[in-house]
This record gives sequence, C-alpha cells and structure tokens, in this order.
Amino acid sequence: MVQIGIVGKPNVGKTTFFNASVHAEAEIANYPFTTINANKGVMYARSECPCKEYGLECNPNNSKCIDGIRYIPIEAIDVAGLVPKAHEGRGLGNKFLDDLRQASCLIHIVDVSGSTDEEGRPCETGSHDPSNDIKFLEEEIDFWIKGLLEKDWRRMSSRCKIERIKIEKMLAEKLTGLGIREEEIKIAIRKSSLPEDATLWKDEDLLKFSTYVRKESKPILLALNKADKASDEMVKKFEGEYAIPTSAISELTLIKAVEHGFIEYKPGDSFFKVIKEMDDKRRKGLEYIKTHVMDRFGSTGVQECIDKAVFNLLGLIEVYPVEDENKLCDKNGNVLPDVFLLPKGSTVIDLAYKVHSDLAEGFIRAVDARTKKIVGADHVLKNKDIIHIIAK
Ligand SMILES: Nc1nc2c(ncn2[C@@H]2O[C@H](COP(=O)(O)OP(=O)(O)O)[C@@H](O)[C@H]2O)c(=O)[nH]1
Ligand SMILES: [Mg+2]
Repeated sequence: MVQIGIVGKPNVGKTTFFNASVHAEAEIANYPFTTINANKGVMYARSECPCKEYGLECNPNNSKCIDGIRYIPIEAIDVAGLVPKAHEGRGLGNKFLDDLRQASCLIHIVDVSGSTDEEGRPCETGSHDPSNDIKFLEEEIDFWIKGLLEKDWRRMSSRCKIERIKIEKMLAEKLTGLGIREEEIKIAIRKSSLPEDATLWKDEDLLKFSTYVRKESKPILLALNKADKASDEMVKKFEGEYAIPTSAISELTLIKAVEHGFIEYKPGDSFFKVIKEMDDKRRKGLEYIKTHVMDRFGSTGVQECIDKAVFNLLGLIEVYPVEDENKLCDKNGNVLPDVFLLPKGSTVIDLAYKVHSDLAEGFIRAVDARTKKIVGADHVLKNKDIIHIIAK
C-alpha cells in the first residue's frame, strides 16, 4: 500500500492531522515529544465513485463509498517531531528519519499561524516565520541521505571506477533501504549534472545529489496548518499548488460531531448539515469552523492534502477490477468491490499482479468495461478504468 509520512517539528498538529484522517486515537498534547513512536494508520484518498455515473449501488470491499464518494485506503505514518540537527542525533535523532524510509511522499505540517518556535515551543501567534521550518526539514533529509552516502564513499567510488560498475547501481544498493529506486537515482544524477566518474564528486556534490534524490523519491506537500488562526497575509505568502491551508483541529472537531450524531459531514466536504440539537458550546464551535475555516478556505483542507498527495504529487490513478464487464461486479455480484491505486503508465498486467499473481500468470485477455473492447496485457490504464481480467 502507498505510504505517506506526516512530518514536521513538534506541536504543529501532526497528530491532530493524523487522528482527523485515520480516526485513531494517538495522544495529542501541547508539548514536544508527545509522539514517541511512529503511529501507523489508514487514511483515505477521496474520489468520485463510478457507481454514481452508472447509477448503481456499489458494494465496496477494499475501500469505502459514502453517497457516491469513494474513499481509497492508503497507509499513513505519524512521525515523531523533527527538530533541527536530527540527522546528528539531536532530539529523537535518527528515529524519525528511519520512520520515513518506506514513505513515497511526505505531508509536511507547517504552523502557518507562526505560533510555535523553531523547536516547537508555543510562542506568540505570528512571531515565527515558517519559511525556516520548510527549509530545515528539507535540509535534514538531505543531510541524512548524504550521511549514509559519505560513509565509505572513497572506497565505494574507487571500486566503481576500477570495476566499471555504474555509479547508479552502487547508489541504488546503498539507498534501497530508504525506498529509493534506481530510476529516481538516475534522474537525480542527470538533474544535478554530476560526472559519471564518482571519484570526482566532492562533498558539496554529494549534498547536491542528495537534494535531487530527495525531491524525486520523497516529494513534499505542505499542509499550512492552524490556518484558522493565521493572518490572510501569511496564508497567501505560502499557499500554492502543493501548499494547502488546513485546520486539522477543525477536521477533528467535525469528525467527532459526526460520531456523536450532531451533523452530517463527509471528509473533504465544503459544508456540514446540523441534524441534532446541541449545547451552545458545541454549536458555537461548529459555527466558528463554518465561518473561519470552511467559508474562508473552502474546506478544512485535510482531505485535500491527502488527495493532492495521492493523485497529483504521486500521480497515482485508480482502477476498478471486475469479473463482469456488464454488471460491473465480482463473481458474488458485488458491484465495483475493489479499487487499486497504480502509478501512471501502469498496464493491465500490472493491475493483474496487484489483484492476484494467479490472475497475472494465467492472463489471457482483458475487457475494458467502459468501451467493451478487448485489451491486452500491455494496454496502458487510464484513471477510473474498469477492467475485467480473464485468466486461465
Ligand atoms: N488553532 C489550531 N490549533 C491546532 C490545529 N491543529 C493542532 N492544533 C493544536 O496544536 C497543538 C499540538 O498538536 P499536536 O497534534 O499534538 O502536534 P504534533 O506535536 O505536531 O503532533 C495542540 O494543542 C492542538 O490542539 C489547528 O488546525 N488549529
Ligand atoms: Mg504528535
């Protein structure tokens, strides 16, 4: 399953964001190092379910569907707060960096209200500039990667030269534990325009390469959190395609109100509907969220972060395997039971492997349920394809 790492310095709202989207109860508190061990949980990417378009009632199995909105699971990891110089072992040291190994991308929770200092201690709202936080997190990861490479660098690079081993092969071996692929390494070498002969790489070249490889293998989306109490000016300054204003606390409050039956609201909605009488305090709280968060930013932003990370930053597509291309169901009659997230450019056979290796090994042909055309193993899949795979 795709894994997203939730990262940031202490007290920015990582755990709140995590709990709001996975509905797990990790500890939330206003002091550093509350989150000692990384919490793993399941978050959901939100998308229009094809059931709506076909006017069908679906029976989801590996995902959820609420009123025609499909929620597709992904794995999330709530990483302990990162403080400057973690790569040298400060704070909880390399622990959080280790937690990021398997993440395919990161959501960096930033306190855009400027009410936490660089170490994560509460400070006066607006008194801390989050630009430094953004830069420092990138640098921490870069130095961490570099640190892994520079051990043994001279011997390794000389060996490559003498034995004519391609540098990307050696790097791939060293970095595989970080979930970094050879393809990403090749791109990083090209982008940093470094010589093929790695014995010529200087210290700053290793850092340059580390930066590029981090950008390729752990792309970062910024959640501009605590936007509810941030000035318009601050939000405008940082907002962008991959920098989304969020109010994690609002999302968590809405989810709780849903659980208690007070409102109707689906994660990612731009509004909620009151369905039960409530006390003044709760009503005022929800009104505040409506006027200061939802009307101001369009939503709490939490769901949008996940969706942007999955569908844009990672560029994944959703594909629905079925066993009947007319009824769009499996052999038990469940309509659109499963959905899989696959990298762009994936083919029918990639989908088959994802569903079951038997389906791939015994592959005969497939049918595109939308067009009813027969397609082969190499057929490239499109977003929201519905595919019937026929196998021996
Ligand atoms: N105003 C505001 N406060 C928030 C928001 N998200 C979290 N907080 C508060 O920030 C503090 C730290 O939150 P927590 O999730 O424990 O941060 P972590 O250390 O990054 O995991 C808590 O007091 C939260 O209630 C938000 O969106 N808006
Ligand atoms: Mg925490």
